[in-house]
Amino acid sequence: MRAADFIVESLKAHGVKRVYCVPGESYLALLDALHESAIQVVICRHEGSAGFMAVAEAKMTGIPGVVLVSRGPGATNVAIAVHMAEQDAVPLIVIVGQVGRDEKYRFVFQEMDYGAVFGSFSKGVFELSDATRLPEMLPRAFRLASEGVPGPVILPVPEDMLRDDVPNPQLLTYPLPQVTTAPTIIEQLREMLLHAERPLLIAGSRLRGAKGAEALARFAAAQRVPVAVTWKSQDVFDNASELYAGHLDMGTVKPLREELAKADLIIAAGTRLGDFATIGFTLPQAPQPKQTLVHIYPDSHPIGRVIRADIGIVAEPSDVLSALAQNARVAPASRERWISSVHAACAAGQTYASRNPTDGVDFGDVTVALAKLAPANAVITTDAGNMTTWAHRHWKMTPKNLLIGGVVGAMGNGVPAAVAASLVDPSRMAICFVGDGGVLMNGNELATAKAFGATPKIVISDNGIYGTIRTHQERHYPHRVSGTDLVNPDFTAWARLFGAEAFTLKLDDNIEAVVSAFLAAPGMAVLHVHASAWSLSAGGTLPA
Ligand SMILES: Cc1ncc(C[n+]2csc(CCOP(=O)(O)OP(=O)(O)O)c2C)c(N)n1
Repeated sequence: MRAADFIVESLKAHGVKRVYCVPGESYLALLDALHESAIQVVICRHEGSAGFMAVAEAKMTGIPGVVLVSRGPGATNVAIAVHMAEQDAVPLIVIVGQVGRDEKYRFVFQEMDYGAVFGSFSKGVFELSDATRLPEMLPRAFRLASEGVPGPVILPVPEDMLRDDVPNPQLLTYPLPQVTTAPTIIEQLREMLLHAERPLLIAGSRLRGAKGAEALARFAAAQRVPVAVTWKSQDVFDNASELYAGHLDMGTVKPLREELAKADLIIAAGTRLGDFATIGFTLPQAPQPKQTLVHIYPDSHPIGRVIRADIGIVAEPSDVLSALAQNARVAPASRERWISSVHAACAAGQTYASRNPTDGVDFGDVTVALAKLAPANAVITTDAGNMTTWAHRHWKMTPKNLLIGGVVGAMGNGVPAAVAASLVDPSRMAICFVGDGGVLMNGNELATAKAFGATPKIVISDNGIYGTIRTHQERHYPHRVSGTDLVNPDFTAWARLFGAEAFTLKLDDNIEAVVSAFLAAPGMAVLHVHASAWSLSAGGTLPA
């Protein structure tokens, strides 16, 4: 079998339904092999977007996302998504064209050393220079991307190798190693929970999906434990529950932070306990927490790496939580007081009041209207920026939703992620939050949406500034605006040029009426919000 055909067959065997690409002359044989394949080839307008789409697909399905890019410039363009896959712990396979083996090391057109380029922010770089070893190397790449802390694996393919013969085209997949927990540890945790007065569960992205979210909900209800969710993992637990203890990020409000810090037992499940998830390594505190810490993750590397755990458990957190949901014993009476004080602190932070700005629409009002009117199973994608802060505080998400953000904080993710979400599951509405900065980074993927029949709903906060950076700037260098002002095109007209139905929201318009019409649009739609810059973020106004 031709190597290119074998690669396509192997992708199919690993459950890949779609690949995202910008074509390159360096992997024409692979495009040829995809010609009559059942795998959909989504042709994108920038490799960064193609990578973001593949990451979004992996977040939705749990199967590694696949992106195909050309050598040199194509490879450097996709780097932003490789970095995202690493920081967000998402399995990603990047197939990169490589110069022919006969020309290697001559510094020829677009030649690069991909091991050196991607070595520091990927799980592995396997240059597939020998077609006879493809049956071994492709399953290894999928295994490496998925096992432990998932992440990106880079596969450079020399263009001449793609035309070689695979003499023994055995299609294999690797089973992932099982990680299980000894029953004695479960019993020990049950005892700890029974005696804890103020336990707190910190739930991370590993609990995303039906299995994890159900185990978490059953655990919290049976053991009567409040659940805080990590940065961008708001969809793993019902935000309206009396047991919801808020979203942990740098903007978590002080009264809630102070309340959560009173916990006497923290169980961190499915999170790597990074800086945002721990509010800057304060909860639990690095290097030595003030509480007893139990850390559960299916890989030992994040456990105790920065924050010392009393008990580290290498296991699938959903399995441990399911086990703990059974035979739960009645919690101490003081537990209910803890639940209500955490709930009160969390609910206070979720209360929304419009600031009634005069320089544009309060983007908080728009977010609250979207949360009220959107379908209960909406997929929500976020770009990086202040415009997401209202959704984190005031959109009461549930596990019926799916939040595709990026803990890496990469601008440009929102639009491509919404396009991919709409392609992966057209029955669900994909709503994207993006600023006037981020939308012109990768918003051109509306052309891809149009071409492939995706119907994302894009909400643009047009406040004329790189708002997040202005926030930091005003704090550190007040009244010295430098590098953060924007002059924008008319986004309503821009959206229409891509074939989107466009809606405009200006000061004094009826927000709910316009949001309803926007959500009711049958196809791809853009809501252009002339947003207030004064109402800078959910955290405060620009002068404040
Ligand atoms: C690719 C990339 N470049 C730069 C940054 C730094 N950065 C973070 S937020 C931000 C401003 C975002 O502005 P905008 O999209 O207008 O959203 P706003 O914060 O105003 O809501 C910038 C420049 C980043 N996170 N990612």
